[in-house]
Amino acid sequence: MNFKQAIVRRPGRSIVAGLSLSSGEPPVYEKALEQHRHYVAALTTCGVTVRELDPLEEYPDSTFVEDVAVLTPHCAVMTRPGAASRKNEVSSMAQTLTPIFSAVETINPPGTLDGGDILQIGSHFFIGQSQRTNRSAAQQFIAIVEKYGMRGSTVTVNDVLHLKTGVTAISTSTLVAAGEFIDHPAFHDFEVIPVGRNEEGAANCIACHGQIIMPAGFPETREKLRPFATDIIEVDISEFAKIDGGLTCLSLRF
Ligand code: CIR
Repeated sequence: MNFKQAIVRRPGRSIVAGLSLSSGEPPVYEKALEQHRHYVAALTTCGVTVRELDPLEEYPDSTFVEDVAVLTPHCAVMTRPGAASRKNEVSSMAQTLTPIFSAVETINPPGTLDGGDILQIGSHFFIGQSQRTNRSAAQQFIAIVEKYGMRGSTVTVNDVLHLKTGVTAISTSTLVAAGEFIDHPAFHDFEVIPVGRNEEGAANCIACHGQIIMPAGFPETREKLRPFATDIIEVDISEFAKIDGGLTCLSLRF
């Protein structure tokens, strides 16, 4: 929660062809770019140094940098995204991370894993087993983090794209959760702030130095989160939400 740096990638014009679970309108590129600027500004306001990478036009979903790596205090883990069109996003991010991290680990076939399925709380990693992240990758990931004295466990994801679509941590003891994760046994040791059915998009938040960055347009959840933050910063990410992206997906934080 007290990360100092973030890596983001500006969306390219190809974002209009990003993967989506629904068949609604595609994102509007200019609007996505503007929303991305506001996202970077929100992180900067929280005291985070943001490094912006150039768009990768050949990969429409490459603005969702969270999915291609998991950054831990001891190593970076390069993932193997579950969607075929996203697999080659990894090498470009590996070039960025290799000079920064002394240890860089990899997820190997037949494992597939999207960083959106990794919820890190202290030295524990909850790993969503989802449409994108399989059992082999979860086992590989647990073996990697255990090498560094950290731990991992799996959580089945049924109703949403990624684990963090439906649950994020705003402190080491408090989660914001929607739908299937509100009463989930995996999270019984935590205080869970439930997000109403009409505000499920609000479960994906970023806590940072006492402040909470949340998606705009969820007034009930905003009120519930108010006691947990010195300030709440709302960022409109409607264009990214059209292709199933949330706030956390848009950065790698460390
Ligand atoms: C995808 O389907 O891969 C992208 N359109 C959205 C990825 C969202 N990433 C995330 O939740 N970590």
